[in-house]
Amino acid sequence: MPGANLSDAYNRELLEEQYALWQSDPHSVEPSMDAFFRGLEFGGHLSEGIGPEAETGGLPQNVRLQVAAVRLITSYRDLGHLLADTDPLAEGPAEMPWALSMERFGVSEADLNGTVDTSMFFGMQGREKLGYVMQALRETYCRSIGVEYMHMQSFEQRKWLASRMERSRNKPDMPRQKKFRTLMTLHWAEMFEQFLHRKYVGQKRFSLEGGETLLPILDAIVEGSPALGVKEIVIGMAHRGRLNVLANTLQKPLEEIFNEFEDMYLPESTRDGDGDVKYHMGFSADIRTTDGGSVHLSLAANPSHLEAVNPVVEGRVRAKQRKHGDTDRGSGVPLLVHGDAAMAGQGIVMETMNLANLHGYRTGGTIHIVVNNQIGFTTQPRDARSTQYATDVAKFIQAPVFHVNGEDPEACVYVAQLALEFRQEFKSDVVIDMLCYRKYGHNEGDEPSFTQPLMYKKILSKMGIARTYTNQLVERGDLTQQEADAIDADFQARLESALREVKQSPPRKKGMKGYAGPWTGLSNEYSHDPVPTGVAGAVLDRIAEQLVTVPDGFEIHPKLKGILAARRDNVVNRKAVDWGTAEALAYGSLVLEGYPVRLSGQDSRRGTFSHRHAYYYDYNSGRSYCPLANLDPKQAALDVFDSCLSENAVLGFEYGYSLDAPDTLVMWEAQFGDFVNGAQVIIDQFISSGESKWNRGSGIVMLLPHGHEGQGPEHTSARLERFLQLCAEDNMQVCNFTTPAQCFHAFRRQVKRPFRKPMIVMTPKSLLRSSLSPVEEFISGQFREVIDDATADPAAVKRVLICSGKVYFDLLAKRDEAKRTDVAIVRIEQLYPWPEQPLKAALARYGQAEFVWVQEESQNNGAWFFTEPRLRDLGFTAKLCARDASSSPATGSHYVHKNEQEQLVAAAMDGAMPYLVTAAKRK
Ligand SMILES: Cc1ncc(C[n+]2csc(CCOP(=O)(O)OP(=O)(O)O)c2C)c(N)n1
Ligand SMILES: [Mg+2]
Repeated sequence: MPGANLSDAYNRELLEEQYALWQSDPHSVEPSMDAFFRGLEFGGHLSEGIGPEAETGGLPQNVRLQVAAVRLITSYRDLGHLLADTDPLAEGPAEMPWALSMERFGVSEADLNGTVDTSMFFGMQGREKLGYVMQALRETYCRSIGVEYMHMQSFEQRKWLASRMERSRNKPDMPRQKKFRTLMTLHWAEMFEQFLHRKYVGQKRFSLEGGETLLPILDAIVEGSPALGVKEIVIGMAHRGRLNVLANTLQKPLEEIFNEFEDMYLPESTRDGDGDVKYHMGFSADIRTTDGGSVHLSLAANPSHLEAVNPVVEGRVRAKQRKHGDTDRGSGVPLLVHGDAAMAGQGIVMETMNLANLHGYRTGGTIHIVVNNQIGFTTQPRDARSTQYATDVAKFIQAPVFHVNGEDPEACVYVAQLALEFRQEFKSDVVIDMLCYRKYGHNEGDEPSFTQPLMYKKILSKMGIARTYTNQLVERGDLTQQEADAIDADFQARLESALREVKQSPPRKKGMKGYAGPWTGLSNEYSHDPVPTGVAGAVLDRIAEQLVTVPDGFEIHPKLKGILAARRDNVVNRKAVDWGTAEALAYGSLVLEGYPVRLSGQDSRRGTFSHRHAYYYDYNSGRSYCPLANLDPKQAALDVFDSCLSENAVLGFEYGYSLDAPDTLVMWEAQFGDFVNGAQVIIDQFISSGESKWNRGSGIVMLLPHGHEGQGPEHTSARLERFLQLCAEDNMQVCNFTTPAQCFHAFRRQVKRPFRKPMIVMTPKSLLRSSLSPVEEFISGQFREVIDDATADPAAVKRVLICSGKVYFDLLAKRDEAKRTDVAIVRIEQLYPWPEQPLKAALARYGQAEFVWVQEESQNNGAWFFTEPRLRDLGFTAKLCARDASSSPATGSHYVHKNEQEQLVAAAMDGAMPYLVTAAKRK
C-alpha cells in the first residue's frame, strides 16, 4: 500500500476506520488508500471463490501485486500449516492446496520479480520482490512447524505470535550448547528405552521410541521456566513415555525405576495399600536448571483412563496458586501430555478446557503437548476422529496450535519455548502437536504389522531420532562423533551401575511416598473417635448477624431479606435452624478458625433448591456480595462457585484441589445426585481408590441430593449402593444425615481430624427446610454416627426399624399417627466406615425385638446389600422393607410415588415384608 506504513495498517482499528470512510466516500481517503481498498474488494471476491477466472484487468499492476501480497500473507498465516512438513511418515511434500496456489492470488511466476510493500510482514521493511515474500512465508509457515492461530479472536495474541514467528522465520539460530543439550536429552531418552528393552524383555513399558523428542520439549520448558517466573509445573500424562519422563525429566532415581521392574513389592502393613503399575505412579522433584534456577516438577499419579487426570492436574495447580498467593497465575503451570487418539476421543478434554477461563477454575493457561504417533493402539486417525487434526478441540478456547515435526528436534525445542512464553504472556492455553511415530506396537508385546503393515515397514526403515540428529550435527560441524559417543558411554555407565545396585541390594519398598509437604502430620488412619466440633454461642451469633449485614446501599431481594432475618433470629434466640443456616454456621465458624472453605457445583451459590444463598445479589444493581467471605479481616478464604455444566471435569478439578489443600474443606455438589454418574471415572479411579493405589489422601466432600420425592427416575437417586460397593479399607465415608446439626458437625469434623478421607453425603431436598435442629446442638453436640430412638421404651418395643436418611421422617410421622409405642426407629447417619460400636450398643437395648431394615430405594438399590450382612455379623438378623426391585430408580408418576411411599411406611409398621410390590404392579 503506497504511502502508508503497513505495520500500522496491520492495526485493524485504523484500517477499519479508513475502510468505513472509503465505503461512504472513496474520495475521503488518500488516493493510494482508494486503490488499496479497490484492490481488496476485488481480492475479497476472489477469496470467496469466484476464482482464477476472474480477471485482474482493470487494476494497475502495482495494486494488483500489492493485493496479492496482502492476501498471500494472510492466507499463509491462516493455511500455511497445510503445506508444512510436519509428518515424519509422509510419503513426500504435501500437495499444494488450491487455497495457497499462486493462481488463486491472481499472480504467476512472471510476477515474482515485481516488488511490493512488505511492511505487513514482520521483520521486513520497504519494498521487496513478491518472490522473496513468498519464500519468507514458506519458510515461516511451511517448514517443520505448521501453526494454526488465525482462529484466535484476540488480535493482540495473533500479532504477538506473527511477530515472533515471522521475524525468526520460525527457526532461530540455536546456540551450540543448546543443540548439544537437545542431543544429549534425545540420546538419553533412546538409551533408557533400549536398556529396559534388553534387560526386562517383554515387560510393558509403553516405549517412547519414535517420539523421543517429547523429552527435549519438556526440557526446554523446564529450562525456560525460571527466567519467565515459573517455579512449579504439574504434569499430567498417560502411559506412553512416562517412565522415560520420570527418569530423565523428573530425574527419578534409576534404581527406583528398575526396582519397580524387579517387582518384589511386599506391603509392610495393611495401611500400605495395593499400589499401582509403575507407569501410573506419580513423582515430584526439584530440578536445577542450567541458569542456576530451580523448578519443582510434579507428575500426577493417574489411572489407565486416558485424559481423566486432566481436571485433577488443573485443580492441583489452582490449589498451589492459592497457597502461594499466585494471583496472576504466573508461577504455577499445568502441563498436559496427550495421545493423539485420546485427545480427540475423550470428552473430558473438552470439559477441562472449558474451565480455562472460568473465574473459579482458571489456572492461567495450560501447556498441552500431544505425542502424536498417528495411531491409537491399532486404530488409525481416520477412524479415531472426524477432524483434520487431533488437536482441533483446542480451537474453541482460542488456543494457538503448533504442529511440529518430531524429527526436527530444534524446531520442537523452539516451539516449546515459544509456547511457554505465550502462556506466560497471555495466561492462556497453548498446544504443541508433535508428530512422530511409535516404534513398536501399542506395548512391547504387540505386533503392529498385523494391522498397519505399510506404516510399520516405513517405521522399520527409520534410523531413530537421536541418530538422525547426531548425523545432522556432525555434518553441520556442530559436533564431533567422539562427543556424541561420550554422551552414550556416560549414560550407559549410569544405567548399568543403577541396575547393579538394584540386583545386589535388597529391593526397596515400592509405592509412592505420601503425607509430606502440606500433608505432614496427617495420616491415612481412620478413627471413629469423636472430635469436638461444637462452637461457642457467641461465635454462632456473630455469624448469624453477618447473614443480615450488607455493605451500605446494598439492597437484598425483599423475599430473601425475610428468610435471612428468620435465620438470624433463630440462631440468636436459640431456636431451631434449618439446613441452610447449619451450612452457613459450619462454613462461617471454619473460616473464622482459619480453615478455608471451597464449594463448587452447578448453581451452588444460591443452591439448586434455593436453600443456601452464599451470595446475595443487589436488588437494584445486580452486584453480588458474599457475607461469609467478609466476616473478619483475618479469616480464611471462603469460595463458593457456580460451576459450568460438567460433572466429570468439575469433580476431577475439586478432587485435584483437595490433593494439594488438605487444610481446606473442599466440596463438590451435584445438581441432583442422579447426575453424579457423569463423573464415574473420577469416583472409581481417583476418589475411592487413589489412597490405595498411590498413597494420596483426599478430604473432598461430595454433596449429592438424594431421596424419593416423586420427581421421577432422574431426580431421585445418587446411587448410594454404588458408593457403598466401593467402600473398603476405610477408604472413604458415606453418610446420609437427617438433621442440620449433623451436617454442621460432619463438615467441621472433616478438617479437624488428623486424617483425611473423602466424604460422600446423600443430601436432602425437602428436608432442607423441614428438618430443624435446636441451636444447642451446635454448641455442645458432636457428630453422631448412629442416632438411637430417644423416645421409645425399649421394654415395650417389638419391632426396630433401622434406616438411613429421609425415610426416617416418613416412618416417624406414621408411627406418631398410629400412636405405636412398640416400634423404635434407629438411624444410621454414617454407613461407612461402619459404625459397629454405637450401632451394636443401640440395637442391643431392644432385646428380642424384630429388626427391619427400611429403605425407600428399591430392593436392588439402596444400602440393603451393604447393611444386611453387617447387621447379621453384629448378631441382628434383619428383614427388608423396601420398594420392589426396579430397573429404573423411581417411578415417573408422582401419584404412584405417593402410593408407594405410603405402602412402604405402612408395611414397615405392620411387618408386611419381605419387600414391597409397588401399587401399580399390584393392580
Ligand atoms: C478411557 C480409555 N479408554 C480406553 C483405553 C485403552 N487404551 C489404552 S492406550 C489406547 C490408545 C491410546 O492412543 P493414543 O491416545 O494415541 O496414545 P498412544 O498409545 O498412541 O501414545 C487405548 C484405547 C484407555 N486406557 N482409556
Ligand atoms: Mg497415538
